[in-house]
Amino acid sequence: MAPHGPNILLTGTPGVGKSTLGQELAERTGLKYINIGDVAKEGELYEGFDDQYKCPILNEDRVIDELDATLTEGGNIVDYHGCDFFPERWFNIVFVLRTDNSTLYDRLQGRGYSGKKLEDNIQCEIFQSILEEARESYKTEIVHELPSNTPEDMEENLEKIIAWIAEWKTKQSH
Ligand code: DAT
Repeated sequence: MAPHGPNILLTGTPGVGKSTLGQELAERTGLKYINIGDVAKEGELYEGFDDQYKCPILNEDRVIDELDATLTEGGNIVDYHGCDFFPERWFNIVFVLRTDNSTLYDRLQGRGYSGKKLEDNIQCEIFQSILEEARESYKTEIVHELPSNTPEDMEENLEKIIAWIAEWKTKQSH
């Protein structure tokens, strides 16, 4: 019996709603919410600076070292816009959030994205890059797409994930 619960990865293009869903899910389930961007910032887990996107480059090995004990324990919700560098063993299930292009465009513009950064992120969603990355990095049967366009989608996603957690816990205790 794993007392801490499953580890859940929420991934997808920036702006699809990972952190909103992840924080709400943590509140409702008691699982721990971990935002990789915040962890990197707090520990300064970077290796250089990306001039094109004007953002620091994640030091993936240091992020893994920082979180490995916590993830090995279980009971975590991890939020990041990429998924190919995490150890596969970390996650029991992977959700890839998806948002329609025009909705995502408005959200990212609202967040202050413009120019190449905005276009590249929209293209990332059109090409379903993160979904493919997830399918290449994890067993396809644990990778699930979730629509994330409306508050109703959000509520449905929460209910679906909470039901999955309950089922997972039942299986662990047998
Ligand atoms: P991410 O963490 O994937 O970058 P976010 O959680 O910050 O995304 O959400 C981006 C914005 O979109 C934020 O203003 C909340 C809003 N949003 C997220 N999911 C939504 C949904 N299902 N319906 C409506 N708005 C949503």
